[in-house]
Amino acid sequence: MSKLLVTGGAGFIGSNFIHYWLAEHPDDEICNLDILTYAGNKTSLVDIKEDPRYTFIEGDIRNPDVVNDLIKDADTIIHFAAESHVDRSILGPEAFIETNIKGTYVLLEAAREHGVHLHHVSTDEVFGALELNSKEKFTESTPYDPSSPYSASKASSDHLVRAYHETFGLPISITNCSNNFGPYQHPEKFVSRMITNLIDGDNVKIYGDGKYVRDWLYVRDHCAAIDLILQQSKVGETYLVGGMTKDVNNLEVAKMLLDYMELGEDRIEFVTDRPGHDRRYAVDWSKLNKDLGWEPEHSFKDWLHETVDWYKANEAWWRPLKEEAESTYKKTGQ
Ligand code: NAD
Ligand code: TDX
Repeated sequence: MSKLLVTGGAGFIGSNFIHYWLAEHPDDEICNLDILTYAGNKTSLVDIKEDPRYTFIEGDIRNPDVVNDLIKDADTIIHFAAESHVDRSILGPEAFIETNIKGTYVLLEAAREHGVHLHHVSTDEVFGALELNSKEKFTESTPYDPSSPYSASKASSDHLVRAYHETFGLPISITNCSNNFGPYQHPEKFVSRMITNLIDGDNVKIYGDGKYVRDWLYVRDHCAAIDLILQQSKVGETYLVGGMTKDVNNLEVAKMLLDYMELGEDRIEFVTDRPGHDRRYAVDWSKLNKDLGWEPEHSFKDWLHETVDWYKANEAWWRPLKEEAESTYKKTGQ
């Protein structure tokens, strides 16, 4: 039996991870430390509220007392907690510096004190942008070149995690994954915003020319990758995790959704572009495949459709979040 400390487990990927982990590892226990920002949602975990294997602690990863107290009972930390939205980092970078950099530092200090393995969940955005129409993909050795306050703060946290391994011998692992999609994603993000806008009779909002390329990873495939790394990887490794075999741009993703939802292309609306918008991401996940045999099991098109069905069936989950998300976009003109 293992005891996991999950940070940010009330967010999108963290809540999917907790559901995944308790199903796959029925003898394990999870403590979820989450401060419940606008992005944290206890209703994503309401089904396991009474599960004796699960504990929720409302608290801040920047608070050393809280963190030290919880880490002493943990075998492993899975660190998801972050400010995660690029557009919000443009409106107000400070929270990103505070949570993503300082919060990670506090966790690292406590992990070092108690000798606990820390798995750091990071992003492919730390590598910056690739050229459109090139064959190039990010690998584990691509130099860091972040563009937004969000990705710069995540890059800083990655460097700190590696430094604690190199300098203090802290057992760590890092994943840099691409854009996740699936259930329980806040309606501020591209896929979840488009689906909920369309359900509401609104348009999909496409930034700039829409020819921006992202690599899409179904959230369950991401959880399975972290599981495999925790079980089988050497300590100190970094792995990229991604989903796509060929480029699909944002406009094409929008058209796939409209097609499945039987709506016309007149529902596409072009809006102000994001400043510093990275043109293309593409992820080479062959190291994870070669070392540990991981590959994504969920195809983009089929699981985009499943995700539409989930949002249609779970309006009670996203409805309370929608108004605040759209009011934030009013400030950016998007
Ligand atoms: P999210 O925004 O949905 O959730 C973040 C969670 O962290 C929320 O529950 C929030 O309440 C919590 N949190 C924020 N500040 C905190 C603090 N100071 N103390 C404790 N908890 C705090 O994020 P997500 O999309 O689930 O992303 C999880 C992680 O994965 C992040 O580190 C993000 O950078 C990374 N990531 C996300 C994606 C993606 O596509 N969503 C892709 C690559 C990497
Ligand atoms: O309404 C929109 N219209 C639009 O064209 C929104 C919300 C986004 N976009 C574009 C911007 C990006 O090219 O869609 C693409 C995806 O945008 P986001 O969902 O904001 O994701 P991104 O900026 O790529 O970052 C996401 O993936 C990497 C997560 O938010 C990060 O946490 C993660 O690290």
